[in-house]
Amino acid sequence: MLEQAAITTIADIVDEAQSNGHTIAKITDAHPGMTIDDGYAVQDELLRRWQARGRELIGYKAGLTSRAKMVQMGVDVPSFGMLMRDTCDAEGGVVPTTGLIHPRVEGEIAFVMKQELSGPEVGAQDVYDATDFVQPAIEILDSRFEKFKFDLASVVADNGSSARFVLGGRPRRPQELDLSAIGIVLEINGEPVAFAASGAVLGHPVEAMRMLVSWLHTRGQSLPAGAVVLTGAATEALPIKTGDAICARFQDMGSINMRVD
Ligand code: 0L1
Ligand code: MG
Repeated sequence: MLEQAAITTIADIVDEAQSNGHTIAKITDAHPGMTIDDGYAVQDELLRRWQARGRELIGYKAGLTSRAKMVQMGVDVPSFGMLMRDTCDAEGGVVPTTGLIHPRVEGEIAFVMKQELSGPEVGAQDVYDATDFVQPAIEILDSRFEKFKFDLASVVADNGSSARFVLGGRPRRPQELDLSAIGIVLEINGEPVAFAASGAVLGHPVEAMRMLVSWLHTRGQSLPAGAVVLTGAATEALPIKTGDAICARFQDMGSINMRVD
């Protein structure tokens, strides 16, 4: 584990790059011994600063949830990141990308919680019982690392490439859907460019929820009522540019439209 002084220095670098929209070297170049837990310690330090500036944590994102991405990164658990209220946009509107470096979009299923959830090993039914509704989401990623090239510890420190996210479509009760087989189509400027089934996320997005709650438990935390969780990309992440019209269609869950500014 790195010393707290190193964690503070890394948080300075990431915070500054995120605020000013420029790339930085992989954190592990300067700190080769950095671990994934160090990456989460950087997230903790970032959260302290953001909250001191009045920003509000409203939930979590799971990343690297497809088998292909996990194999590529040599991991068997997703990465987790924080979702801040001021990075959430309404559907149908214009999503600002000014200040982002090389934004990409991906389609995900979001869970919105009505009850707190905690424990080392919650079951799928526990997740369903604590869920208010599920709904479509588009995540806008923006790695602070050149060409989205990073290792796991570095990307965790960069809050899982989080930039913005859009919630929309039709909120549904998870019990009423087969969440392992929701077809998702992502369109850019009217062209269908990515197709996926929701089972691309760990076989079923509820798995990402179970893993998130276990991970929070190891940190002495729980998933609070009201939290929003992005369960991870079912589609690949596609580059976007100013002026693009994005539509994500989710079978039985409605669509999200947004324009990129
Ligand atoms: O949400 C995600 O799956 C992204 C996790 C971080 C890795 C990336 O930027 O692709
Ligand atoms: Mg994502």
